[in-house]
Amino acid sequence: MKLIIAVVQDQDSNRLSKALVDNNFRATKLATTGGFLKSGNTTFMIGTEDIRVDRALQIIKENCKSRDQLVAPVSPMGGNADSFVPYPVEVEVGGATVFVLPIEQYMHF
Ligand code: 2BA
Ligand code: 2BA
Repeated sequence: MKLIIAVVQDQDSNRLSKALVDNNFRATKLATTGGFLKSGNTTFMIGTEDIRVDRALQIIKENCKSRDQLVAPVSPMGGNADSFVPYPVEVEVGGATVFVLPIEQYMHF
């Protein structure tokens, strides 16, 4: 068994959820926040058999688009001066950031 952890953009999460269910994958969705943009994203935890990992990765790839996002300058007033960016910066947010971890034990009580 492997645990796939995939951080995806909120805009893609419903489509990905549906595609996973349609392909008989079990998953859990968590509402998460990107450390850099400090905006919401969605993290999927997908526990699956080793032989189905490639299919799951393919589904993730097919359903998540990369997009350019503008990081607006934010006044340090009331915020954290350390992270102050004085001009807008465009960053490419990837379709998905994926980690595949071995599962030592998988239990279902
Ligand atoms: P849900 O995905 O909302 O699933 C709720 C229940 O619906 C499941 O209970 C199961 O009985 C059924 N179900 C889910 N996906 C199915 C599918 N593809 N085909 C047939 N029946 C399906 P549980 O198995 O006790 O799971 C409870 C919750 O635990 C799940 O909520 C999900 O959030 C998480 N989960 C279970 N297996 C997982 C896995 N392999 N990877 C990640 N999360 C898992
Ligand atoms: P955020 O941390 O909000 O990052 C959004 C995008 O900003 C990143 O897209 C990247 O293009 C850019 N970025 C992030 N950190 C940067 C830095 N220190 N310097 C310059 N640009 C930076 P992605 O790389 O596609 O990442 C999308 C989201 O995936 C991230 O949201 C984060 O939540 C997660 N992620 C990415 N790499 C990760 C890692 N190694 N560990 C855990 N989570 C990760």
